[in-house]
Amino acid sequence: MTPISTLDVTKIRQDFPILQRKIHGHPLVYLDNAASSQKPAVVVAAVSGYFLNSHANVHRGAHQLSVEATDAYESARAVVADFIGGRTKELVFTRGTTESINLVAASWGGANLREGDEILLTLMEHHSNLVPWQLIAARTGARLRFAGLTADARLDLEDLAAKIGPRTRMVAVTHVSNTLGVVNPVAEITALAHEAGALCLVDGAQAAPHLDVDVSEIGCDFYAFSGHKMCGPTGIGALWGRKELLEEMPPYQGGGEMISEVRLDGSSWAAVPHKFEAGTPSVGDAVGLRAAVRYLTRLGLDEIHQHETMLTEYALDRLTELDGFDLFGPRTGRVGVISFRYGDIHAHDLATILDAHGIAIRAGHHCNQPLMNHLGVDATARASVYLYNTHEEIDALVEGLLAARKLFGGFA
Ligand code: 7TS
Repeated sequence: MTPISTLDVTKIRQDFPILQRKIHGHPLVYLDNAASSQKPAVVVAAVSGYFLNSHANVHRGAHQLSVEATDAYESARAVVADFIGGRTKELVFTRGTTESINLVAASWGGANLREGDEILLTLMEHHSNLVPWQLIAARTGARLRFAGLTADARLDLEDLAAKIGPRTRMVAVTHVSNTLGVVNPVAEITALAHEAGALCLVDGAQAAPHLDVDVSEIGCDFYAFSGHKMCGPTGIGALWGRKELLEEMPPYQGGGEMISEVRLDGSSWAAVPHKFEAGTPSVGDAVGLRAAVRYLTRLGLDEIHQHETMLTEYALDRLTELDGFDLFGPRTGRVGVISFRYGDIHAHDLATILDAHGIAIRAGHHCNQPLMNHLGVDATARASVYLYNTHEEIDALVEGLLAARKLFGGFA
């Protein structure tokens, strides 16, 4: 049954000034949320309020502004940790998912991987959850393996289970695919990894903005996500990790903030999470992310998910009726990331034509080149929804596709 949305989307849209914009004379229809979401005014106000009233460097000064900045930064850590069900001391601020995964690959991987060890990934990983592992595999002699997909483009759990063995040290998997929209059973995958004595890292970039994530329910060892996809600023994200693991891991970068004592002949490290936050952090962005998390929490992640599910069902109903529309990925067990082919119009042409109608979608490989090879395409068109999207915007997408088809004089 299609769920009923309880979100007041008309009101929510007023929180996002950019949604009032016209693009090429048309109202903006923003359907590129999997790449980055738009920002509510409260997030922008939180960042500017911080810089206009409370900015100083953190953890350093005894003066009032430094205390205020430190309080704001550390309060942001607590709010963001709580958002995913983690403890404050286990939450490392990073630039985003990419940096979070690089941190684990370089620090944990550098200290623990040996020749012949295996890192198990999947065919649907974003390059951010692939290239860092390639780098550390090349340095350590570890080997990458890949779980495949089923015929309907879900993760093949049997294949994944079969590829976990005594040499597996890490299973790193995306919670939600940024191309296929499928939601992976990360708790089950974590349990499989743990049974074999391996760790599990979950790439939550496409999940944390849309699902009620609880790392203690998942049971994973690391969870990575980005602020800019969940109404927060760019340049801030987080790595949550189990404390005992973070404590054992060597620093990722060296510098100020991450030490307890520095001598000429060596140094000792600050306690986690500070050990992993060398240099002046992005305090304003952390404050913005705190505002974003509070905004999403106030609306309710379950309510947001319900709205998106309803919109996705509507979109798939309408789109799959179109002659020549071909969906990548399954119809069910997915979120509102809709990758498709439309007749013989190349994805890039489609995105350009839709842009002329004010409709923002993405075309390309979505940093999923191995997945594109598996699907036998070089690119897909991708529309992705978020809390502020409406049925009318889905209708506009359908109209835009029909207009593109007309422009191309039908399909071959
Ligand atoms: N992992 C997944 C599953 C992603 O979708 C992305 C970004 C990342 C990692 C990297 O996140 P970042 O914030 O560190 O860049 N995905 C996309 C996308 O699908 N289109 O643009 C960025």
